[in-house]
Amino acid sequence: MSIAPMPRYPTGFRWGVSTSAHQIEGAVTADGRGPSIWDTFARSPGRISDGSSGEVACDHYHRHGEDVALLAGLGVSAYRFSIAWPRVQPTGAGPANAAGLDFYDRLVDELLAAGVDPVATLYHWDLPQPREDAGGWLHRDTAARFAEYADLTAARLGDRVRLWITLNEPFIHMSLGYGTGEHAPGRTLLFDAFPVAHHQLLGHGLAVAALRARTASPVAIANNYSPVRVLSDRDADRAAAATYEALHNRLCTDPLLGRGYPDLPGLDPSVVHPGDLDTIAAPIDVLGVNYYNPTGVRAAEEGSALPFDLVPLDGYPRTAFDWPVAPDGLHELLGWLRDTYGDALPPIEITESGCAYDDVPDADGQVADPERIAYLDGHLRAVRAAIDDGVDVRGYFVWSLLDNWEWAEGCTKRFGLVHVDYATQTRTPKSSYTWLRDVIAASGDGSAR
Ligand code: PNW
Repeated sequence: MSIAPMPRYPTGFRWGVSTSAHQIEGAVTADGRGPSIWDTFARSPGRISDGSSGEVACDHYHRHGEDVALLAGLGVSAYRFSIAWPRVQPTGAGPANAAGLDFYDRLVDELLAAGVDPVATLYHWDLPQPREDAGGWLHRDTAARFAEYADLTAARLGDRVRLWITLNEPFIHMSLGYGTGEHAPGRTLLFDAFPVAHHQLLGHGLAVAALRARTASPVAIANNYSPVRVLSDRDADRAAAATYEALHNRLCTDPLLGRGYPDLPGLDPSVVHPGDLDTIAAPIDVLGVNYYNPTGVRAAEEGSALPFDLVPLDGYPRTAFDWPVAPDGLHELLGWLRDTYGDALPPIEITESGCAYDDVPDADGQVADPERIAYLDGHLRAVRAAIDDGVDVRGYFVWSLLDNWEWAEGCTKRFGLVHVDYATQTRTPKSSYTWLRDVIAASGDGSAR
């Protein structure tokens, strides 16, 4: 396929790929790992579309050497992975399980030896099950437990991890895990799930303090953002869109950047104790932005449980997830962040961006994924356009290195630059892997801003 040459990126621009522990590691009982909410959830019938679980996933726990070689071959400067809390603290409390930390210790050393910066996320949704049994993120105590886990982990890895990310997508975890029940732990509390956002953010703030005491590396959080498109000029539609924007894009950002919570109907303010907002607003060095697509919003039907309806956006190609392919949404989002937060906005790294397609090897074992190349091409150009507008974007991480266990979609959605045959665990780099490798190599000398 012929695509125009990629634009240049600033010197030092960080090229990376992302994964998360439960989506790739497998080995769920190895070396003393305790159960997580996702082990429990996947066992409950009907929760995962293909009935699979993360028990084996990509077997990365045993194949990390091969996966680090794939990273080195791609030429990325950074790899974003997550650390499984139930490996470090099998019950979610108490002393560190040294054997669990050993795995990440080895991984970090292998990455550094391969010239790849380790970027570690502390929490990518795999809460230790005993913590959930004690109330999970609905319970304030989980914030303090999370900070203890952060401290234990940074005590071991703080000298070598180059960027720490406290939480992955606290809004998505709250809304799908505790609001609508599509994700673990499967609660359906709708707006009553707000304490889950607050306690995660409180845990983030406490963890930032714990990390600062153990490491000089920068600290970040990774939020999911979706630019909101209102479908008409009707007042009711515009009000619904404003509510959805406050929920998806501001609930977990305004308090981080010192603005307190946005005005939203139905949130119980009593969960916010005096001093909490100061803890949450502890300065961060980088804002991680996970972007997949914009969201169309209109007013809800009479009698609906939520004050908005989410509607498909016309006029875009779609991925296998049926998500619109909208690079213009990333450009719009980066401008929105700068316009909304101004000087309070830290430098940005795109910590996830990617797409699922039904990639299959051909008769020669090759996997051609021209749609993913077009997707990445468009989104990288959108980042360049935002940099030209003056938005400080320092890096771009593709979701994901490997096809992996896509939560409630099980093994059915393939986001990888590398195809995984789950029956044999054979890894096959797709054509997008080769394309990205060449883009990274060509951008090596970068250009000054
Ligand atoms: C993110 N939504 O999840 C996660 O960080 C990854 O673990 C996941 O594999 C990836 O995106 C692809 O799904 C999301 O419904 C899940 O808006 C759902 C939504 C957004 C992000």
